[in-house]
Amino acid sequence: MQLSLQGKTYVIMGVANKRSIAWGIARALHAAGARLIFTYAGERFENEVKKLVATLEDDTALVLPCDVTKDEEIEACFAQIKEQVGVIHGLAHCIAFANKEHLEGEYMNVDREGFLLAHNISAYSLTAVAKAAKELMTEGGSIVTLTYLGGERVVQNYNVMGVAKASLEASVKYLANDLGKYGIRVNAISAGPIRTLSAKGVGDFNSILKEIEERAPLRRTTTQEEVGDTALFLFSDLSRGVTGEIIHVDSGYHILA
Ligand code: NDP
Ligand code: N5H
Repeated sequence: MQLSLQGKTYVIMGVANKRSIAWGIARALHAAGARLIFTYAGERFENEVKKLVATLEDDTALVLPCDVTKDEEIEACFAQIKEQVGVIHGLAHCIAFANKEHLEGEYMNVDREGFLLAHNISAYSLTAVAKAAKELMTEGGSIVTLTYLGGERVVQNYNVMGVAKASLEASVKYLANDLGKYGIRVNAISAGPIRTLSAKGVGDFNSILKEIEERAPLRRTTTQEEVGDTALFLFSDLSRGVTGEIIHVDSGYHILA
């Protein structure tokens, strides 16, 4: 069984710049011969995504707006994909957001609005886009989202995002159960800390990375390429028996006490 994705089409949601985990996934799928479609939220990142797409060998990829807080934008985005491409075979959901002030100090200081915002963008959005994507996955498919250890355990400062990731991980399982009968698999990759735009401004990110280099079984931090290659596996037929799973790509850090 080969890891070629020739003739297959995948939607990549959440490229902000070249450091984005979504871009690591895009590069892995592109190298395997897949056709890609990109979505972005804010206009501020439209040009960045288009610039990155231009660096690909096949630079004809569709680039569409899709702010996941807006039902009408999700609807319009997938309607356009249906019209221009027809069938898709997978979707990478690489989207999360919480207010910066809720990513430090005590978890319980989050207010209702901040709680709902984090859950809306980081958890509910997977269900919303899975439902839209299902209509285009008429040949079966694979949906992959990204989570972090802070959804399973208390990790300092992750706070409301940890609670949202717990919801996201439960959503993976319920969606896997709903969509399995259509030949659609749903899985998450729990990535170790990677320096991206989202991670910017996180106080002490250096010491988080240092602890991983010192203590993780593989004694090194996680790279975008490592996450990209596991996503490639999850999008390929090699993983055809895997659904509802959370795969840790974190140098083994999650097994430590
Ligand atoms: P990036 O900052 O590169 O990506 C975050 C993305 O979220 C951006 O592309 C942003 O889109 C998108 N986003 C935010 N709000 C919305 C919205 N309303 N609608 C659509 N998209 C939105 O960071 P990462 O690559 O690190 O993050 C990708 C995923 O990986 C997240 O789910 C994150 O929690 C997860 N993760 C990250 C880890 C890390 O250490 N970096 C570790 C484990 C998991 P736009 O730029 O267009 O606003
Ligand atoms: C334990 C940690 C460190 C503390 C928590 C970090 C949480 C990060 C996740 C969210 C997604 C970051 C976030 O929402 C940042 C925004 O408030 C501000 N940034 C932005 O608006 C930028 C411009 C845009 C592009 O960002 C987004 N998201 O839209 C966790 C770390 C060790 C690991 C980590 C960084 C995990 C993760 O989930 O990303």
